[in-house]
Amino acid sequence: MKIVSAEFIKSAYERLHWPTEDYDEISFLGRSNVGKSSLLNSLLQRKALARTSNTPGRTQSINFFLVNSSFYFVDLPGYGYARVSKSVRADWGKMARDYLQDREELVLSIQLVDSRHEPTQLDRQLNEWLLYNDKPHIVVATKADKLSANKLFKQLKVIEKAMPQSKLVAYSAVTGKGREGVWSEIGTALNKTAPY
Ligand SMILES: Nc1nc2c(ncn2[C@@H]2O[C@H](COP(=O)(O)OP(=O)(O)O)[C@@H](O)[C@H]2O)c(=O)[nH]1
Ligand SMILES: [Mg+2]
Repeated sequence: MKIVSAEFIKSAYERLHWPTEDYDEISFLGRSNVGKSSLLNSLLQRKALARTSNTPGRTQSINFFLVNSSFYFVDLPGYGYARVSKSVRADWGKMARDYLQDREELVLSIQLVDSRHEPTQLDRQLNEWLLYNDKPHIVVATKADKLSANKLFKQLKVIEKAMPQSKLVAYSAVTGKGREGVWSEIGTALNKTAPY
């Protein structure tokens, strides 16, 4: 897909803030520091549209980015960050769950896991929730450049075993590996509802 425009529109802290134009939405979710902002920037070929940082757990809002004036990328807050307070964690759960559960514009969720590690219990729970609730989704294994080809192959097997029913794409925001594969999944999800 050719990216003509990509702009940050807003951060939502409650349902009232969600956009109302009925554009299709692609959501991104995964634990803090997994590479979510980097994936967004890499897909959109923008250096710092979504902020990347080494300080996990900072983004507690749902962030909406309008792409090609026709659909949204939706950056959900990272989960599983131990140092945030209990009330912040509860807010995350509610905000993200409400969004994933109720958002009719959502056509595809992209769940990120770190290619170097076995999926965590939270990763598995989220994946099971997506499957159980029939949410169209793919799993993206991030930071693939940090592993040798051989090690990456092995790790992808580990992830596939933990999430056998989900399509898996390996990604590197550094080399751009997986970019076409992820865009192809996004294109398919968007084309199911509208031609772009
Ligand atoms: N080598 C490498 N580092 C990455 C990649 N993706 C993210 N990172 C690094 O991992 C850290 C967290 O990334 P970020 O995108 O902020 O994660 P987020 O918290 O999920 O949004 C940053 O230091 C990134 O530079 C990748 O594909 N390859
Ligand atoms: Mg981020």
